[in-house]
Amino acid sequence: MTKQEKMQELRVFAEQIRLETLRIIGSLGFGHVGGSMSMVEAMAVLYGAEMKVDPANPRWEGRDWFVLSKGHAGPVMYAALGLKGYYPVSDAYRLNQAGTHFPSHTDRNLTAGVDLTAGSLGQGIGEAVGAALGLKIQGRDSRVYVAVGDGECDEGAVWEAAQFAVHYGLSNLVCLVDDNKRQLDGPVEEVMSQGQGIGAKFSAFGWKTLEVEEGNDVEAVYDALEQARECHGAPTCIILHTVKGKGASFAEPTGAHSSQPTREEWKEALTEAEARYEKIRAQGKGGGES
Ligand SMILES: Cc1ncc(C[n+]2csc(CCOP(=O)(O)OP(=O)(O)O)c2C)c(N)n1
Repeated sequence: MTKQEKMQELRVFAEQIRLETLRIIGSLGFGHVGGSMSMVEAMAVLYGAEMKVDPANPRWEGRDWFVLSKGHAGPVMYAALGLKGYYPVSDAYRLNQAGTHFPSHTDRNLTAGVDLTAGSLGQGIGEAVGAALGLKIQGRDSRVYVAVGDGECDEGAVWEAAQFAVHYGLSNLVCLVDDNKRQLDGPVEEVMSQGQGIGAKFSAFGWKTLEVEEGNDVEAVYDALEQARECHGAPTCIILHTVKGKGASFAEPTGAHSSQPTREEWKEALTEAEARYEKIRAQGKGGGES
């Protein structure tokens, strides 16, 4: 398969993840649409190309690990895992309901494919660092990926973990920062200014840091992850400049953190997502507009 064909496949996967994420949150009627939508392309590249996993054996010892430290974006992970084959994706249409295997925040004891539990911001990156160190001690070639939010980087625990990862030379660790410029209470810069930027901070701690200006473009994410594989002796941080609510008509214009749209707004957003998915699929078959 050529790189161009692979990118087309990933673009289709991304739009399918976006559509299913909306369906999953729509099954409850409200939830973290904003921070799920901004993560779509990262999830598509991780599960569609980058990571070594076995959906038939989620706890396979040779796998790569993924920790969604911004655990409130659980739905986008459930969509990716379902489409990857860990379970029928429609199983996740019971988001946060009684007895569900799909809580709004990720839980390793409930959902196949969730490696570590998260939801308390700042904790997941520490878990990922621990997993990376454990795998390194075991002499495995598995890699660990962790996604943190830009607002989450206000948590001091993130920087403790960052320091630790450098001290132990965890080059098997990649931290993806979903830099969508907004957190729960509004713009990150207003809630807690980031000074010279989150990337500058990771660099100061000794991480190799890459900035991806188009964090919602699969090829840009793919290329950055390729580059991360060239980094030896230190962990890599990839700052993904993304759009909160990307592709959800009721959330993208405001960058809302949590949304409870009307029935009509859901319908409109789902119709748009279905159309985008069909269009990109048709392009792959040579039948779409250029
Ligand atoms: C320790 C902790 N404090 C507060 C919260 C509540 N909370 C959930 S999401 C969120 C905002 C996170 O912003 P960001 O990391 O930028 O996430 P994104 O915008 O990508 O969704 C907050 C404050 C939490 N989950 N954990």
